Amino acid sequence: VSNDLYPNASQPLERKESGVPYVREGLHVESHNDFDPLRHVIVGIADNQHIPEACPASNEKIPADSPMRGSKAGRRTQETIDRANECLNGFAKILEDRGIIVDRPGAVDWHQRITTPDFTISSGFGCMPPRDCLLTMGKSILMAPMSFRSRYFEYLAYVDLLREYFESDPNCLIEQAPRPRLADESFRMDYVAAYEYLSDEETMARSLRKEYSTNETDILFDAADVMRLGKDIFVQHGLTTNLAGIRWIKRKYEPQGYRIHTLSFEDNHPIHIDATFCPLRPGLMLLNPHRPLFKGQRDIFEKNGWEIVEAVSPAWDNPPPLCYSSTWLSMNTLILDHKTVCVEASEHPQMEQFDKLGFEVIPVDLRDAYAFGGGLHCATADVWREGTREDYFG
Ligand code: DAV
Repeated sequence: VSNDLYPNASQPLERKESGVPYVREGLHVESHNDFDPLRHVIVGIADNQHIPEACPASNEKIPADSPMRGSKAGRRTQETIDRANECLNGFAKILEDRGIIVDRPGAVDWHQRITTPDFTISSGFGCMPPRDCLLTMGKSILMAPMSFRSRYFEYLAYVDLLREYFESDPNCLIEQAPRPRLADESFRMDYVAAYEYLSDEETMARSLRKEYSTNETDILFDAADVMRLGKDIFVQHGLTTNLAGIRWIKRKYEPQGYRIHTLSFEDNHPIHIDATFCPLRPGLMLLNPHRPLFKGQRDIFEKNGWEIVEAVSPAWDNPPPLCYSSTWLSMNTLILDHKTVCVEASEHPQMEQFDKLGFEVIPVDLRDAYAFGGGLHCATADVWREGTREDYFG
């Protein structure tokens, strides 16, 4: 794959001698939450990113009147790619200047049509955002199944990097969740077809009944639907994660001493938990005021002395053009330690709220990368945070 198209990709192949991946001394893989001191992180890249044709799962997320509904399928413009990379590279530099190790995904030719025996789609998506694909659970990193057809092969962007982690840290385990089929049978195609005509009230009513375009044929989850708080793991049931996915996470991790909880929010497009309910430090959660938790689901937090504060309104009335996410990327931040947080630089009300909550706020210019797959939390994936697996809810 041409380096011109992937100026920011990591180049692990060049580091190989006689076929054996380079071993990085001192590399450590471990993370148990989103707030302990960050030491090593992956930051996404916008290189060669595409807007794929809509697929059954992505349809439900993209507003019916959005130009992203198929007509714009193709490579994003070089101008927007360059600007997004400027933001992502600036973010990486801010982290590196604070002594945090930053890796970037590898190059994959997303331009090619993706065809499996079950489906075909115009292209892949890209390597932004890594958070959706990689789930760091203690000393292991799991590649999630992914529920958009365009993202089926996204794990390929991380294979070389993860192999390097595996060789460098003798305790690190690299794992892959069951691969889904994403055939038409994997989706409620009648819902997908009806979606264009449903009002917000109707999509909300459907969501409250916990009916989404995915059905239970495949085991489905995106890593960004999983929120880690030490021994307790909270998983959002929604567009990208089905009940079979949550059962799989339970069966996989409960024998390792984790407790898995399902969370649901009053949200007509519940996708990824990280602009909805975000841990800020031990004992403190940030909740999206437009997406209340289902009845009874606050209890475990409140009974254990956790405070849930509502996020202030985003600075913007609309997301940037060709963006899959909502304006609530304002609360999608990267916590560097219990007192330090990176917030998007134009999200002034959110920065002020963090300031009042006692955080040092680092503004990061990232809005022009939002369209590539999200905010600061989306744009990153944990490799190492200090700290151990605590029991916050025992
Ligand atoms: O509010 O559109 C975005 C989450 C992206 N990981 C939203 C959810």
